[in-house]
Amino acid sequence: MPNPLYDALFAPLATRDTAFLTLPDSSTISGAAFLRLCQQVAGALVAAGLEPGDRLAVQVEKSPSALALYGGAVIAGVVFLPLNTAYTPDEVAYFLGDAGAKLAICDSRKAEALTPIAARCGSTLMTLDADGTGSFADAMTAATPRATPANRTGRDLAALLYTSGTTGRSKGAMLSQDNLLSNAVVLRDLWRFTERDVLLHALPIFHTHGLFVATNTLLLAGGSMIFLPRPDTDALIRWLPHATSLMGVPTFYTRLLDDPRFTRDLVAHMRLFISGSAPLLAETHEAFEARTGHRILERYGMTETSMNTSNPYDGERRAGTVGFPLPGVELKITDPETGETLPQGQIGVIEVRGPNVFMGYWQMPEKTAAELRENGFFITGDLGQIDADGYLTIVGRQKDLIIAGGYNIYPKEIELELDEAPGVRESAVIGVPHPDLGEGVLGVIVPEPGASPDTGAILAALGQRLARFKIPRALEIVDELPRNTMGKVQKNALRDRFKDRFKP
Ligand code: MCA
Ligand code: AMP
Repeated sequence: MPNPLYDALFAPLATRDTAFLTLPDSSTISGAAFLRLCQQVAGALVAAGLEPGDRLAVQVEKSPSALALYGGAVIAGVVFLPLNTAYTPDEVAYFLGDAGAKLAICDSRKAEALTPIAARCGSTLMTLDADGTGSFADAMTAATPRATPANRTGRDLAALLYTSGTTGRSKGAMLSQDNLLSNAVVLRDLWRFTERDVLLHALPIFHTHGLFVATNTLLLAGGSMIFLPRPDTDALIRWLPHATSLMGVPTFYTRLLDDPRFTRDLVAHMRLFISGSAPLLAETHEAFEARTGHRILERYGMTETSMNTSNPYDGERRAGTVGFPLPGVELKITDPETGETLPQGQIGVIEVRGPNVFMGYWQMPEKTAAELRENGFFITGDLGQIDADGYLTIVGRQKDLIIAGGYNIYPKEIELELDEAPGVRESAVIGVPHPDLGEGVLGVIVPEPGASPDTGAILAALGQRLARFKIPRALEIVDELPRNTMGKVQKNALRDRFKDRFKP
């Protein structure tokens, strides 16, 4: 039965007895063994009563079994919904409820907190730990492996990935099999991935970057991955000599450059370094080339669209730009007010259309209509400019968004919490330059008259509710927030005032 994503990415593993994954202890998992793991997952999903189109929510540490959950979901035709391991139970509750997840799989140490939440959302809860144990692992052993993939078309949903929203509520981006597969085909060809490639994989696997850009592309190319649980610089340096390529967020590259062991000799054999998810500073690009002789290839994408643009493989990889639209992707710069296409060279909103563009937000027709035009163009909310040679530069964001270490953080979500804190009249959350993460989250609060808010207690309370990466690295107390004549908080003025807050 057809299942395009399975047929292209997973079926070829059946005859592969060479390594697909190399683990930190140097052990390997062959392609065929990984496929068997995926088939066991699929068997357990079917045994748990999941049918094609049902949602599987997953919040587990990175491991081969965790990756096999994705493969098993594809085989079973189940919609894969990966969640950041940093999310608190409160945050997970929203995703389970909104997606109507039939099954949720979490690490055993989170099971106690998630049990009542899953029950409330009508989801069955099972566990899977990074060492491959847990109630779902037991179910995998007990079930009959499912080798025949569920019948799916390219238009069927493969994944539901949540992105935060400027108004606080996260939106589930519906990604079809075709969305994922078309992007993998383009990236394999453009970046020249082949079966000889060994990708050093140190990204999390709950986002597009580590899950689809990295894994799908390598699966399609027939390559292998050194699969590290964390982006630890020591481990990167230990494993780089065994890799041909690395995909990372800019923090990977700045951390490597800070380490004297990261030398030209260490990476002389490497074929490709790719960066994305957050802006790579031109100075990092240049320092990297000076140190290693390699020019990092920067690309640009989003959860809703997977990858949109890339610097060229052969031509000039231009620092500070994200290159050209990918083959099959149309890109235009429009006027934010009128939606009209702007002349080349002008700054406007980046809009994209192509087989990579998602099918809309899960059960949010209004939000879908506001961002995905009827003619198929998706309004990214990023501001860009195309130079005379066709290179796109991202010059800013229309959306109020902070990107720290490649994670998106929506200030509104944190402001809503801060505004409720004792002694706080109002707040503004901004991103300011951070030497390690690119941007660091800074909270600015105005106290109630006569109050002296306890910033330590406020941050501790926030930590109970929001993932740690969203928690401001510091809180500043001010008498009032700068506002324009319309009464809108001028975040630019705040960003300027506190721009050196995280300077070393
Ligand atoms: C960890 N912390 C962070 C972040 N990561 N704080 C802000 N932003 C972050 N990104 C906090 C932890 O909560 C902890 O706080 C402290 O920093 C140290 O955490 P640790 O786990 O040691 O950090 P790390 O393992 O060194 O990770 C930093 C990292 C990581 C390498 C930047 O966040 C990372 O791998 N980022 C990649 C994210 C990614 O894949 N993004 C793609 C999404 P405390 O000390 O208080 O406990 S975007 C996407 O998919 C689109 C489509 C695209 O274009 O790619
Ligand atoms: P996400 O919602 O996590 O998929 O994040 C997508 C956002 O990350 C985009 O809308 C951009 O703002 C940003 N982004 C991704 N790649 C780059 C890049 N190379 N340079 C600048 N911003 C990027």
